[in-house]
Amino acid sequence: MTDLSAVKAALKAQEIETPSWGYGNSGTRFKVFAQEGVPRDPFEKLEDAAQVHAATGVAPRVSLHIPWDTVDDYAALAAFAADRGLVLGAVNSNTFQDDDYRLGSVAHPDPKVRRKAVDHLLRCVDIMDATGSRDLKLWFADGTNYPGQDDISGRQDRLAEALDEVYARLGEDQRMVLEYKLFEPAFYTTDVPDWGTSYAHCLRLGPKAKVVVDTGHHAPGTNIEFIVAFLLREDKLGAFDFNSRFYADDDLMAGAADPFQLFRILHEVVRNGGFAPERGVAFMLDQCHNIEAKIPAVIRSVMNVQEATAKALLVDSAALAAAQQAGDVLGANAVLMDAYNTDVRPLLREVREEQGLNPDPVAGYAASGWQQRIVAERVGGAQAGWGA
Ligand code: LRH
Ligand code: MN
Repeated sequence: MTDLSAVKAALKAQEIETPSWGYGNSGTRFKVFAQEGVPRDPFEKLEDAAQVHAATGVAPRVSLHIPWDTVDDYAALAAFAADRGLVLGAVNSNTFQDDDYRLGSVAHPDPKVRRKAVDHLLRCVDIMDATGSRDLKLWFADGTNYPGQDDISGRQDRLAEALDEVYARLGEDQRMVLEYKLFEPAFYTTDVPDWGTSYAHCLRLGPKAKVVVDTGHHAPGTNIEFIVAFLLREDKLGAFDFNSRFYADDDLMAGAADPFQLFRILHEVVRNGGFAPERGVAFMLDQCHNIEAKIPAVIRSVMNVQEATAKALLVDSAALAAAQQAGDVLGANAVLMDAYNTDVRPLLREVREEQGLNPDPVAGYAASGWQQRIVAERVGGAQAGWGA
């Protein structure tokens, strides 16, 4: 029988990192719908992130995105975060919004453009020194749109050269986590399109380089939990970007589109010891709330990850292993489905009560009056967004 106090302890110790850009305006190429009360600067984004942590108790970290979160004094931003019970997490580079990057950034044919891109990445490491962040999170939009447009191997050479220079700059306790994505904005080749390409670069680079699994970045039908199990077994899983999708990189709330997939992924995390702090796996959300209220959406997403985690922690691993060893196909599947079909909401309400929180974080946030306050106070100024 699963030890419930151990499950509760693990749930209380969970840390989910929320994305600063999830609190700002976002949309699609068709429209970005502005919302009242949206932050105007990184400080206000942190204030909103603090509300998510206050309501859930498990969201003490916030990812930054540069230049969307540019400030004059990053140490002051880190202090501002600390005063609100938060820690600044991964620093995301951005080499996908400058006119010079039309044909790519670190993989661009022109060495001048590559230099500009690498200098930005090095600047992000300087920022990590100031914020105390461990991870430089690298996602490259780099790729091509038409066969013949550029040399596939040549672009890999350029990418590798850039990664080498940045890897050499990393401090003792710093890492680079390399995110892959099948396509978009490039529609023929993407220079880091899949887990294998990221894994190969990270293996070549060294122990400070690990893979980011963004759950929205795979071809339809991809068994993401296989990738997770494989990377954990190789100690090369650095981080997750949790979100969900029905079609492509929809960036919807984690667990909203496919809660069973999120459970299967977190089952492999539990099975392969991925929650152990020394494994250093970062559990982050990477979402956009194009039409829904942003802070409640992040709270709901954190709850979805908690629920999937609780179910994964309730898997009777001894019974599962016994059925697997016995070749009992239906028996083994039933053990997993029993956990998945367990209503863990009462358990999580109990955990929150024991943490001194409102057992219903969404209701807790609504009762805080924060939403009314920011709508009333955040008038004027430019609302934060992707600046695209
Ligand atoms: C790219 C991505 C990446 C971030 C961006 C906000 O699609 O997943 O992680 O830089 O979204
Ligand atoms: Mn992502």
